Amino acid sequence: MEYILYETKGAVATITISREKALNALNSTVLTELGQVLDNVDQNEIRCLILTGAGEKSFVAGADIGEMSSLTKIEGEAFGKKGNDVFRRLETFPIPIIAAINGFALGGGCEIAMSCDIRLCSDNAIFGQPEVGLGITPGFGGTQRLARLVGAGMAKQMIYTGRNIKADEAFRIGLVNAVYPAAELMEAAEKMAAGIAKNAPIAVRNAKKAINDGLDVDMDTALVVEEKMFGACFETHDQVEGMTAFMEKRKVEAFLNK
Ligand code: DAK
Repeated sequence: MEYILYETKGAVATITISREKALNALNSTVLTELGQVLDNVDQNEIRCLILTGAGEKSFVAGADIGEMSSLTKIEGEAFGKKGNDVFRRLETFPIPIIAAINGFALGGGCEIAMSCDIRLCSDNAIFGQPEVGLGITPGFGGTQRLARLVGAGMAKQMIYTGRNIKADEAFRIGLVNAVYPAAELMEAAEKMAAGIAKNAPIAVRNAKKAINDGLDVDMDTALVVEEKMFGACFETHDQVEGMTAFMEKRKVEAFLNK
């Protein structure tokens, strides 16, 4: 692939958007390749993904403004759909995804981070939705996911003003889970991913689905979603092994994803 690197370490895989000269901005090729890399993740072996950007300056500096500048309405819609499809795939991907945000996360960069399950960032990270300054609204889910993550008031402030915020403010408003010195970010993300990968994979996946699906519906319906995901863990090897190990006061031998 031209712009995507994929590396595995045990049950953890790292996807790196590698278009450093353009601060990892998302052009159509990057979006296509992101979809392709997701198609090829071995969901039996890999139990947690990390998404990051190449270099020390930028996670993703947004959608590619050069490419977008000459789009017709129809092409703009197609570009938007391509982005939305791949972002939604990240959000609903069966395996958890940690965004390791190593610098600028602007526009589509902030939006792709918000499509991940967990956001960790470096202390030099900068977040923002500057689209209104370019004459457009956020178009890769920003108006929806930001409001759900940080509340409507703060999302409106960020989107209407287009003002960037630093890592500490992103942490304060709940946009990121934790902030690390830049040199420690990947190690922290890998440590968290390995911790997730150690747990029963069906249970982790079902929890992701329960949280995601439940947030889209009213509480009564959401609790039914949870019941189904909870019930679906039973009679799996991993549920039997997890509970038997507890009762026998021993460590789990292995979670087998079945
Ligand atoms: N697109 C293309 N190239 C970019 C880029 C971007 N978003 N961001 C940076 N680059 C390129 C720069 O053009 C420059 O390239 P060269 O001139 O060297 O060839 C190189 O990366 C280095 O950037 P700078 O020289 O500007 O570096 P600085 O350190 O001075 O500044 C910066 C860094 C991140 C503050 C600055 O580059 C910047 O403001 N970048 C733009 C950030 C931005 O506005 N991002 C939001 C883009 S809008 C849609 C759905 C979604 C979207 C659109 C439509 N539809 C539904 C249709 C999403 C929109 C966005 O994301």
